[in-house]
Amino acid sequence: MKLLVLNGPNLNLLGTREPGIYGSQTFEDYFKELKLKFSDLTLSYQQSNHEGELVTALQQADGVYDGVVLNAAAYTHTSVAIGDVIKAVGVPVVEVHISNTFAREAFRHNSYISPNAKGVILGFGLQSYDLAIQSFVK
Ligand code: CA2
Repeated sequence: MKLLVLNGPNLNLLGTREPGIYGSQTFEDYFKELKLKFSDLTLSYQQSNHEGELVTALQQADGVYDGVVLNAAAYTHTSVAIGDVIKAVGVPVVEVHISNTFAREAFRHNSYISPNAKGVILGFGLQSYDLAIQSFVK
């Protein structure tokens, strides 16, 4: 099974700032752990700070990957374009968040991703990604 882990803006800063909310591990280090744990899967990782690049990555994932684990970060709460492409493509997308967005500011309670996602996992720190990958493994 081939899965794409796709991260949005500022998640390249993980492990360097705001450890109280987002932890102290870089995503690259965590991704190495995921690859070891799920060594029977083919896991790929992309990150972009640009909305259009995330849209393109989701278009290109269709027909190539069996699923996408998507943390669209702040674009979760603003991007009609990302919501639309998830609806348009066939590849199933599981939305993840490190923090519990419902325990934070009201503007983080809306998601343009959730209505078109296969499911949503949030609030478990980096473990949210692990749980999302597990959700694809029957
Ligand atoms: O909890 C999540 O995973 C979020 O998607 C993270 C986004 C935030 O806008 C969403 O509401 C919830 C922010 C990502 C920023 O990541 C940083 C990491 C380290 C330092 C600063 C920002």
